[in-house]
Amino acid sequence: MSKSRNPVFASGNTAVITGGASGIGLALATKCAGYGMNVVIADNNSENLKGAKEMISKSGSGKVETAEMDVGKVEDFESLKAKITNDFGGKISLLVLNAGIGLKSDWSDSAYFHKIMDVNLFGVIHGLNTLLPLTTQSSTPSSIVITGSKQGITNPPGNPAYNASKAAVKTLAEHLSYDLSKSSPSTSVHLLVPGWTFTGLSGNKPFVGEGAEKKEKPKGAWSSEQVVEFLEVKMSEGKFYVICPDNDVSEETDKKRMLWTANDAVQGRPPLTRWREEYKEEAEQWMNNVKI
Ligand SMILES: NC(=O)c1ccc[n+]([C@@H]2O[C@H](COP(=O)([O-])OP(=O)(O)OC[C@H]3O[C@@H](n4cnc5c(N)ncnc54)[C@H](O)[C@@H]3O)[C@@H](O)[C@H]2O)c1
Ligand SMILES: *[C@@H]1O[C@H](CO)[C@@H](O)[C@H](O)[C@H]1NC(C)=O
Ligand SMILES: CC(=O)N[C@H]1CO[C@H](CO)[C@@H](O)[C@@H]1O
Repeated sequence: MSKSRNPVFASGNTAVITGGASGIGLALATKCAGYGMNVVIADNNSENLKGAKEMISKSGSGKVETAEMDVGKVEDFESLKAKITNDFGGKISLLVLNAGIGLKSDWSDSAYFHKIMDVNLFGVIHGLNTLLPLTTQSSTPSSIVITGSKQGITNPPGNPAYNASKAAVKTLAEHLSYDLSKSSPSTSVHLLVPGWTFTGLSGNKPFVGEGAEKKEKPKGAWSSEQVVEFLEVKMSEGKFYVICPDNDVSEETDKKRMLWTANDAVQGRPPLTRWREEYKEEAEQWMNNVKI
């Protein structure tokens, strides 16, 4: 069994991970189990939950439990809370609110906005409303990871509901970090911002049947395991913002993109200028020349 220098990833501790049956959540669950942690995987995909439980039980010595639930329903989180209280001593050392969907539609479709907000935003809010006391009650170190997106920071065109949900999640995580720094200083909060990652969202099914074709990871994308490695390093360094690069986009490029976006407001430009024809060239030149 491997050991981490981060006391949260310690044998016997319990991790609760929403969206843990695929992609980034599954990679993190596997890592936690490898450290001997108990892992509770919450997801609404029953087939993947079964596969995840089987696979993760092999990677560690801790307990592995699954909870089939919809993060959009607060009552499902109440049941999860009861399970953790009964089966895991009511203590969470690592709470990961990560479930997310990336559906697309247009301005006329109110149901699309509701669906994305229910999962990506309320999935985080409900998780905090119910499970925060189990995560902050003890004075031993604990961590909360919330999965955002670059789309909630630099706001590219194409999916307003998704971007808005991730911008809201970023704001919530920032407040949580500030509030807990006073009320529960042993709990750290981290905003995980994956870059382009090859996961279920991009057709990488975690448990394909034998003989079924497995999709190749595109060159530019990171694997979920790379994201989780990066997260672990940044958590150990005590960083709140965990902004992952990928094979196409460097950390420096992300910084320049964030600055350019903030400058839309500072300099009185219209929003989303990086993608507007009349600003595209200026944005590109600025990013080629600016020193950060
Ligand atoms: N893949 C990327 O490039 C990328 C980039 C930025 C952010 N993200 C974010 O990373 C997080 C993890 O996504 P992923 O890329 O690993 O995708 P994924 O599809 O592999 O994993 C997401 C998991 O969430 C679960 N889920 C969806 N709706 C749910 C619900 N209502 N209740 C319970 N579980 C539900 C899915 O079943 C799935 O197992 C998401 O929040 C996503 O927005 C991903
Ligand atoms: C999980 O919930 C999401 C969001 O409501 C939905 O799009 C998806 O189809 C659900 N998955 C399953 C397996 O029911
Ligand atoms: C998750 C999601 O919907 N991502 C999309 C957001 O918008 C960008 C830009 O249009 C698309 O490339 C992504 O696929």
